Amino acid sequence: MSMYVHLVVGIFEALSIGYQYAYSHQFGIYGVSQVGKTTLNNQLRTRGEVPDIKKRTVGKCRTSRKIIKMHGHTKVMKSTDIGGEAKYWDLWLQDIEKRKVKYVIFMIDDRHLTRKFNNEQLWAWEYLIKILTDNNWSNGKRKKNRDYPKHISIWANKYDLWKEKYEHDGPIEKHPIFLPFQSGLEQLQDRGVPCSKFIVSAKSDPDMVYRGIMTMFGGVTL
Ligand SMILES: Nc1nc2c(ncn2[C@@H]2O[C@H](COP(=O)(O)OP(=O)(O)OP(=O)(O)O)[C@@H](O)[C@H]2O)c(=O)[nH]1
Ligand SMILES: [Mg+2]
Repeated sequence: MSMYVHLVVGIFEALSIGYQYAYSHQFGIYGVSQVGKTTLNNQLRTRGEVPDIKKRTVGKCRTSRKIIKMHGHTKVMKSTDIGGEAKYWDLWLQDIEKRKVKYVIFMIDDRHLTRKFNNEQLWAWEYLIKILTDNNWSNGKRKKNRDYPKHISIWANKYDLWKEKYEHDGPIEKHPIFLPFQSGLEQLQDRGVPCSKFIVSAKSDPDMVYRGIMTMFGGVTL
């Protein structure tokens, strides 16, 4: 009897993954150079410690699927690794429009706190907000309600490196690392897009990463 139960459960799981595979969720992972986008893409493919990435991403890599399993839930997502240097930001727009990206992760690290005049992450964020809140696609066609993303999340990466550096008491989403990005988040929320903030160590803490992805599916608003 239990063999049949196992067989049925196995078939059901395989069908469910097959369905998810066919209708995988489109994720866009953006952020300036060296924040950890390639590391995150690798973490999502091969759960565990990710080796140090030595090379900057040039242009855009192939889109690939990632199977995310946590607490008995399985989701299949698709993402593309794109370089974070300013010359590649146009490719973020192309990626969003081509794949109709529904979940957006904007990765940051603490460079704007360590170097006060380093505004590159803020410029990249403003550029992304403009794309996402624009009423029209780049070809001039008006967006429909369903064309806006379902969830946007700011991921403050490399927590292992900066967790002891800044004094902060209270909820993590109020951490000063997120402060300059707040008004952009409010613009998105005004459009009805759920937003969230996470801290992660994409290189070394898969649980943080996988919890972040699953929470985005849940549509938690912060
Ligand atoms: N300590 C630590 N280092 C990290 C973490 N995530 C990424 N790194 C390191 O940060 C550096 C940059 O990571 P990448 O993944 O190449 O960054 P990227 O955003 O893809 O950079 P571009 O391809 O230039 O856009 C690499 O040396 C990574 O090993 C992390 O969570 N902790
Ligand atoms: Mg990269």
